Amino acid sequence: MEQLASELYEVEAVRFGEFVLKSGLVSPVYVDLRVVVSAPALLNKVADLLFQVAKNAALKYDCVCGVPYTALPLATIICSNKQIPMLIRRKEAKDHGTKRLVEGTINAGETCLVIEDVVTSGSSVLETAEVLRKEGLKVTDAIVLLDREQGGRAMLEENGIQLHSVCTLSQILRILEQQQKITPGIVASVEKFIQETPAIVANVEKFIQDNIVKPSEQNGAVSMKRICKEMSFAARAELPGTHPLAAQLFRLMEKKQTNLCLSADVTSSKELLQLAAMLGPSICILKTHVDILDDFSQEVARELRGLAEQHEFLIFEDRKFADIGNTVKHQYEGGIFKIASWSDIINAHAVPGPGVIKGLKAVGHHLQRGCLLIGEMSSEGSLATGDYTKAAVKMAEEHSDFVFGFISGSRIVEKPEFLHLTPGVQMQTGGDNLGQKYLSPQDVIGKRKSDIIIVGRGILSASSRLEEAEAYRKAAWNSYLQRIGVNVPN
Ligand code: 5BU
Repeated sequence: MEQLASELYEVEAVRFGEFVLKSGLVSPVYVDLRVVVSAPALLNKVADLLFQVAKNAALKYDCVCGVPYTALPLATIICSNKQIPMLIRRKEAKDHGTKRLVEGTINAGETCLVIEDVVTSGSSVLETAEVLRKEGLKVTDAIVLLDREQGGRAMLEENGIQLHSVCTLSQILRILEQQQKITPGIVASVEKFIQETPAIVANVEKFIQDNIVKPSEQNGAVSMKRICKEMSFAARAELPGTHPLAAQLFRLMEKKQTNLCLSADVTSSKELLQLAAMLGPSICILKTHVDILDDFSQEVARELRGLAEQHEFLIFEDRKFADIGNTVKHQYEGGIFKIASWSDIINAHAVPGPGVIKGLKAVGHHLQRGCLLIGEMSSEGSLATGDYTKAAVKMAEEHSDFVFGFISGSRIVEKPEFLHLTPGVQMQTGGDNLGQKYLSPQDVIGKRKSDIIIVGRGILSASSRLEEAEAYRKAAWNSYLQRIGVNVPN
């Protein structure tokens, strides 16, 4: 094991430093076993170690399939040396001829052992196993060289696959530390990263590679083919059609692990700034009603912006513009509030028609601002339903260079570039005596598939606002993780 660790380090299959992952996260470690094909002795050794793991676990299998592509040469070496029949999984079905997804002789009912180089979330192994299972094969075990210990083992077990690994990332770390190849500081930072970063990072990278950007020619035009069961926020940030402000929001949500928007409905600027300073780390957006402040000044707006930068949240003035284009343009840019100068996000009713968006865009577009359209409201008897909601969606789609999402009770459009924010959220469901209706965070994010919960009095009336905000953040974030299929830590 000591020798394996040092050889992997020598060929730079395991590297330490600062690596920007596609999700935007900075990882202190990078594992890429593709380089091993250029070191034949090591390649043979890795194949042998994989075989020994299967042997030690007394696994019974009839054939072997490597997860494409890095594990293909490993599977080939094992099968060739040990005279075991091999199967090759295609990543894409051939568009001519047989359209087979698996090459080789398939004997339904036989057991196939899956081989992989690195397991993070387990999704690659599962994907290959599912293709094999569809062909009538049994898949009960997978062997892997390196388990990154980020949820893959548990996920595979839930899907009936036992994972057997030659080594784990923490074992490699400890050995390299003993060999004085890396410092205790590096070990600590990688261990912290492993613990804190959910398997989602790997999901995201894989999703981006496999599903998102696959331009295909259709009637001469390039269209983006997407397989969109459920994408993570980080993956949605990378879509070509995502508005830059939405991309920034998706990334900071993933980084801070929060899909909580605080509705800071207080009447004093001091309290507003205190709230922003205290709850800033827990939220992705701070929503204001600046016209209920007794003592608004541009200085307050400046301080709020400073806190937004410090704690990485966006500011959303819930102004609900609803007039003709020319009027909203002035309301947004000027007056006492000068909303456009400090608020990243604003919202608008669809009722005036597209002119309201055009007026707002004339002010906000060059400032890199963005707008949410009100598709539905949380209040009892709201008229924003049915065809009205559909018309709002259409209007947003036609102005997606400025409108990047909706205020709505649930997901109202399946395009992952758009965000959905839902107000009327409390742990205690029900309502107030002025028509507000409340749903739970789990309901809103899990069942109704919205993205962000907007919470005001649920947090503001608690004895510890910080504790309550954290409880809302965790509830909404865990519901999101569950929705996209990531195991939620207890
Ligand atoms: P609450 O204290 O969590 O009920 O506050 C909800 C906030 O969201 C409040 O500022 C409302 O103005 C805002 N809101 C809403 O409640 N329902 C809607 O449909 C829209 C905004 Br749009």
